[in-house]
Amino acid sequence: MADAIPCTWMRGGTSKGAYFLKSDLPTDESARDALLLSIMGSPDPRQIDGIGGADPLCSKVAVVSSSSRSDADIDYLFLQVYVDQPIVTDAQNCGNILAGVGQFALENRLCEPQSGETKISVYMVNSDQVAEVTVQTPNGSVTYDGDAHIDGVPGSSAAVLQNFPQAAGSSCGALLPTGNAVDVVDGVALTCIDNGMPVVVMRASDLGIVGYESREELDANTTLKKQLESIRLQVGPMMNLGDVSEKSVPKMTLVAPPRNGGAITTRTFIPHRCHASIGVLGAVSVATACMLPESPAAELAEIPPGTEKLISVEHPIGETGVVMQVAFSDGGIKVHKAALLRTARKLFSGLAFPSQ
Ligand code: NQM
Repeated sequence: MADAIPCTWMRGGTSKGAYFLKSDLPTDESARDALLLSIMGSPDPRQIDGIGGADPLCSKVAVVSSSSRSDADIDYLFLQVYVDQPIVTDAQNCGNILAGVGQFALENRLCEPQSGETKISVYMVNSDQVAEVTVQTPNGSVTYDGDAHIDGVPGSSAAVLQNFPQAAGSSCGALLPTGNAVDVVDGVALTCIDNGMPVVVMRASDLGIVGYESREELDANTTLKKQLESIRLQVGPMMNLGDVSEKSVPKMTLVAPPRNGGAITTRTFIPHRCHASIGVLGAVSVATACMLPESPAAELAEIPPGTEKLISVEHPIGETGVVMQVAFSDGGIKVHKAALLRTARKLFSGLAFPSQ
């Protein structure tokens, strides 16, 4: 049997994943990826021989280390382990898995807890950007218990506050990587945007759905999935992402008018399965698209007044609120603040046993 690896299994936001110290993993990337595929049980639709949850939202990995940067306390590399293909990709960030990184770092003594709450600057290796994460540390100890609730997770847990002051162009190099607020591909008007996550935002009605369908119904809609994949493969190079056939970005978000008092309703493909809710940075990107007057999202969105806005992004199991501050100048939009509430919980800590 190959060597067992220390591993912590955590819920981060509405996702689950394996958290590792970088120092516990092979330095060679192909050896690391082979190890992670084995630990998660991929490729296999059921991940039966591993710890992965047979869903892209539960087949995620965080690699954490202390940072040598002056503007960060820790480094966080996110890896998406495909469920049914032998692919491990670092082409995207993940704000949900980020929700557990602060507690993991504190428990592994990569940074020092303060009394009350602890603010941690996290260098997101995937996008070369820094996020601020604030975790609850009463009496200088990590706690997972608290009163904060997020849709998609039963009960309540300790609040994790996330702020992304510099998320624009995370993977594509620019907020609007095609240079336009609206493009047309296969006859569909869309906004290609990257405010932390590369996302293609389209009106649901332009793809022949209403936009309020369930995840299961949309996952069964093979015609829709073919249309989305055709668009996705064409916009990949337009978004500076190159050939995206083996990448988990861009995400494909279909929008419709809000139904529950929010700003917009979403159904997001990540990119081949429908998301149970919406990703954190995915929500930030969609919220930003809603504020671009020319975007197909803007005409459907109900944006609250004021300079600091709470944009409630509705999704199949509730909503994700994003607090945003933007400024318009020279015909462009500049994002000054994008902040969210998340929670996380440590589920298991021990050794993971890869196969030979
Ligand atoms: O957009 C799923 C998730 C995500 C990503 C995905 C995420 C984010 O919900 O920041 O959190 O889009 O693949 O974990």
